[in-house]
Amino acid sequence: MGVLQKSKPARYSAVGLVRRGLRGDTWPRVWREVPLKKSYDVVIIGGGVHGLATAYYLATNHGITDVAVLDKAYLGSGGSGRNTAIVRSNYLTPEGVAFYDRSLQLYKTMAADLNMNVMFSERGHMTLAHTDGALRTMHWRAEVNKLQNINSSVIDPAEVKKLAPSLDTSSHPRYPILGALYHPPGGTIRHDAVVWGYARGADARGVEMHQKTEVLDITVEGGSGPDGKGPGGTVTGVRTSKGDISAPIVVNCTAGWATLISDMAGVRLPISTRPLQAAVTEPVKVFLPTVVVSGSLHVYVSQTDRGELVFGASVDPFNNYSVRGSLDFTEELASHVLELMPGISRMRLLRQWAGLCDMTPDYSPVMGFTPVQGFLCDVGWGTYGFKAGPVSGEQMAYCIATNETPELISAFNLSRFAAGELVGEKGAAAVGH
Ligand code: PYC
Repeated sequence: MGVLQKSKPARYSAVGLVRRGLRGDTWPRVWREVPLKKSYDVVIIGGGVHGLATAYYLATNHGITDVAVLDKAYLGSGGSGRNTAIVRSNYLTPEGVAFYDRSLQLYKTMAADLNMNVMFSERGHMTLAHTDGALRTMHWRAEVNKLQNINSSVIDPAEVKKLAPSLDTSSHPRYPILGALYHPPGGTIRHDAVVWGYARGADARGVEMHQKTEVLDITVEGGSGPDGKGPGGTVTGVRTSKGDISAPIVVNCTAGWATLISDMAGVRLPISTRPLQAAVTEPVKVFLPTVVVSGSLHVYVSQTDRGELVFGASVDPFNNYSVRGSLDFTEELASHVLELMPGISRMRLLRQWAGLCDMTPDYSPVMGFTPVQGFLCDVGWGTYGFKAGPVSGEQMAYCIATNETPELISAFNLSRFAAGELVGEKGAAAVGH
């Protein structure tokens, strides 16, 4: 594939689109493919939503364009292409609520900002409560949310039924629906369009994206470890499968491999990696107008515009780097979904897959500076990384450009684990992990 001109978002009329199709024209590349240079001002490891958003905001908000985004596979091939595309801001801690709300704001204006149809659908988000304990947590979240002006409230089973008539709200099921936390601003957005939009926007401003470029090592000088890495050291660059690069700033924006990449710089992270499985059905007429989550039943579901039901579960109960589906998951998913929606028993699952989730002890991320100067992290995204992509990119770009930690992410620093200042979000993670 050759180098193509800088991508300027093309605009076609409907007739123009049909003409192109009939002529069999090839489409212009969305981002350039250029040779890797020997040095950059900033190297970002991980070409998912987080890495690309960081590059985009570095260029757009701060004019920093000598940036390379490296991915060992293709852009969006990790968690960004494997998630269930849910967005929301109804978290439990004030820090979490403010942070995810900023992301939702950025998602709302993204189609116009990136000139890309990202199919943002503000269809509402409902978290069911099947026990008194769960209902209590919903009330707690609703109060925290309201204090920060987030539209979120507890509704009763009759209102649940009105919003999602296919749910079994009778008193007979094993897991009766006692109420729900309803969050109208939540919804879904097309995840790969978000990746492509950020990549195209960053490319148009001069950022380089390098796919199939694996980071093999991170070079650090003056650290306290036996190899000169680790706390007190300064990052000098990265070794890649396509050659060495020198850079004063290296950012770890990976998911699944966050600990392995950070280890290369001598920075230990309190993260364990678990697969999370998801599945999609055949398309049927649209009947589920909102996102439905059940913590107790470990399941969440939304219906795409095409009519498929997209399901996700909680993380598998063991550490693993496999992204294959399992029969156990399918059986459990089917039985739990049918508890909620007995009417869909004849729908067929078409496909299942898994993504890797980097779990921290408090279910909040690790963001910002590390004990190695010039090495920054935006990791530990558990099952909630996609919805945080825009705000993470914006805030990480600010960190890099100003050498200061912005207020919005100050609670998510790595040192909180040693200081005992955890940001406990487990009660608002989508499903009971
Ligand atoms: O936190 O909303 C969430 C979520 C959705 C899918 C996985 N996690």
